[in-house]
Amino acid sequence: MKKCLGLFVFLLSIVSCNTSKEELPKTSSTIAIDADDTKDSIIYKAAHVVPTKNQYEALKNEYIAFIHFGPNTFTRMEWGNGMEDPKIFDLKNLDTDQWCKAMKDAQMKMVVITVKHHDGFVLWQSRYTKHGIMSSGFKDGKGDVLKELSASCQKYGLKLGVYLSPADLYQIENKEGLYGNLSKYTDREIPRKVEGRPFKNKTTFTFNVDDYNEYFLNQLFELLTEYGPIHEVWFDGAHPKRKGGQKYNYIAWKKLISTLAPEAVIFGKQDIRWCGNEAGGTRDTEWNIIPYENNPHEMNSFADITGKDIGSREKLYDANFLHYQQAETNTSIREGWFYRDEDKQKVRSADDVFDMYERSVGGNSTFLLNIPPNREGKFSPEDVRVLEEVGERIKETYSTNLFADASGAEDALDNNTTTYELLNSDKKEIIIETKNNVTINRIILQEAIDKYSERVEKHAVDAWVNNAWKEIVSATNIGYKRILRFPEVTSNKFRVRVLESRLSPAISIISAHYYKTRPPQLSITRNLDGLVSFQPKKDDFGWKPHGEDVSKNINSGIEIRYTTDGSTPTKTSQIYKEPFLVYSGEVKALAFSKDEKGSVASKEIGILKKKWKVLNEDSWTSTHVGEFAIDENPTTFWMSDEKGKSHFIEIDLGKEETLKAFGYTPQTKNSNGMIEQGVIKVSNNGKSWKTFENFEFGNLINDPTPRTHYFKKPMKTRFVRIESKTIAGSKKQASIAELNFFK
Ligand code: FUL
Repeated sequence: MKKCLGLFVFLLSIVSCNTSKEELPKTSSTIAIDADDTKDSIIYKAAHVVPTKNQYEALKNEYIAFIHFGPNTFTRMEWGNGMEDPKIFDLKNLDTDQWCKAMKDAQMKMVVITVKHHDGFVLWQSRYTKHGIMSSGFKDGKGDVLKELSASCQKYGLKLGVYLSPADLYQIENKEGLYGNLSKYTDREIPRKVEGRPFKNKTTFTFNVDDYNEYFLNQLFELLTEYGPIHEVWFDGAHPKRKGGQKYNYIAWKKLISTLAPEAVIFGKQDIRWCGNEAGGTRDTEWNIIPYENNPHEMNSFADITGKDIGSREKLYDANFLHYQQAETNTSIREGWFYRDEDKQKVRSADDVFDMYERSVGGNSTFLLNIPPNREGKFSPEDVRVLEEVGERIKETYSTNLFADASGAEDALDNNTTTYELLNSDKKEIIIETKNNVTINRIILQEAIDKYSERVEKHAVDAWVNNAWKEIVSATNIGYKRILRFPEVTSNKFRVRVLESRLSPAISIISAHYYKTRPPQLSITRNLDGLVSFQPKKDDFGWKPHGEDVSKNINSGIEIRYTTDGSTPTKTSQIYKEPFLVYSGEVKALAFSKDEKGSVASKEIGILKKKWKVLNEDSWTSTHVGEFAIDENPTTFWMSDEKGKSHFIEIDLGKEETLKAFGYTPQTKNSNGMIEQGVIKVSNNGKSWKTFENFEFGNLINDPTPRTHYFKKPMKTRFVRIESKTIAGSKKQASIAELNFFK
């Protein structure tokens, strides 16, 4: 540290080299890189980037809820089109108390609701549009979903946030719509006065904006002044459609938000970033100090950050600004963001949700889990059950600290994030001793990021076993929080080693826990010969929930039982020994240990593809031929060329089948070729085709999960043709990773 005095004299206005507890380092949430900065001085600066007070408070929420509710709940679509009749929002009952109780039981701290999704329909009594609940039958047009939710939040002690979609299809599609109407930029007073509906809050603003930005600001004014304190404003970057080169005057929005909701963090802009996927995945190394080309406080638009490495030293060296911007890991408890139905829309298991909780909260991120209310205005029973169970697991695992009586690092063991152990080049490890032996399989580490930034780059934990140190787990960064998961170990002596860091890290929390190991989650696959097999579930992020390779468990005391008739497997169901043939239908499997059972894995298996043939396709690129759409391998795919308005593929199913649905798995190598709208055609001879039904899938680019289209009436045919009409993101090629037809 002494060396830095000479090296970084020029930095003294921003930072101080004195890292004693009495004199804290000078920090900021954004630090500019200067032309003469060296690699070392850039890292020095990075080690002084800290969250703002609001960001830090938001991190402390850890686990928060998302609510997607609106016309889509009633039309069963993922994306609306803005032309929905408000009357379809046929809400008879609304029970926001039930939502809040379930969220509280789940241990969540805040809820963010879609007060306006991309369709433009508003869930509150806005003065500035009629396209919303005021035109629905809900409480004779007098209802206000946000008002009810805000009251329930107060009752249950939850914070409230609002999702207000900048994309607005109603304002795009209707004749008088304001979005992209090419109106002039003039000085406008916000809020605009509306006869008979004065505001209690008398603050006013003048912004130089166009019609749509004025509309947006007026609505923000209502949301931030009439529904109690708002703690997060969520700006979605997704756009089903754009018009008229509409720009967003975010700098004005930000001014209004920081004035009216001073405690709020802003998602999708400088405060909080999207984690980069909608599947609940957190990076193994989730840095929140992010390199920027421009000053994030002066930017109007923010690009999605989706790369694997977003904040390593190498990335920071290219920056013009270093900026604290934390991740939010978002996903839905059900397939899709909106409620569709009870039987066809899968609900994630408690195993799955708890696993994502540990990875995200314990991976320097915030977990934002969506629970879409149903058409009764309630959370469905299965969703509530999962929320409760996850809440129980969080309590059971994390409310008991097995290092509570430990000694060796008082300021990290005191369960108080404001005190910390400051490491340095002489002291790079912390040894902890407990009074008695403890058996643990989880350790929580936290850094005092509010004062010392996120500095640890690599660390490991050892246990004293058989008179020697044995490494039990290692990981990369820590930041706000790292949950380390490992096979259980019993000892009374542990050692935390910092292996690499950006200057001296401050460890504020070390705690130890025990998670009761459950039988593994399972995944179900079927090969081209129709053989179905079960494996411990692996996802893109690797599945080692207990820090060990669970596939070994399959032969060690775990029994898998399954059914093919849709019923839930029991201890007396068929036992799984080897892959078995399934022509089509629903397969369910469960892993049992001696006294526990895992969660149900289920998969609707499409008809066997062994005899299918690709008859024709309009084109293909490179090696992406039609056969790859029917090879039971979602990593290979058919990809058409760019020529022509629509693309097609024709399949011979080998024999006539009566089918209830078709399944589309998009390719995930990049976001090209996702068929948003298309038509299914049938034929008697594989030559002349007639339309059977149109289909539509929304939000494919951000959520490229397999989709199912249920036919209005059974489709009886041997020959099928899938024809694209529109491709997501206005792309020109069509692609299919896997096609399925369900009986
Ligand atoms: C996406 C949207 O398009 C989805 O509908 C959903 O709201 C999700 C949270 O963000 O970008």
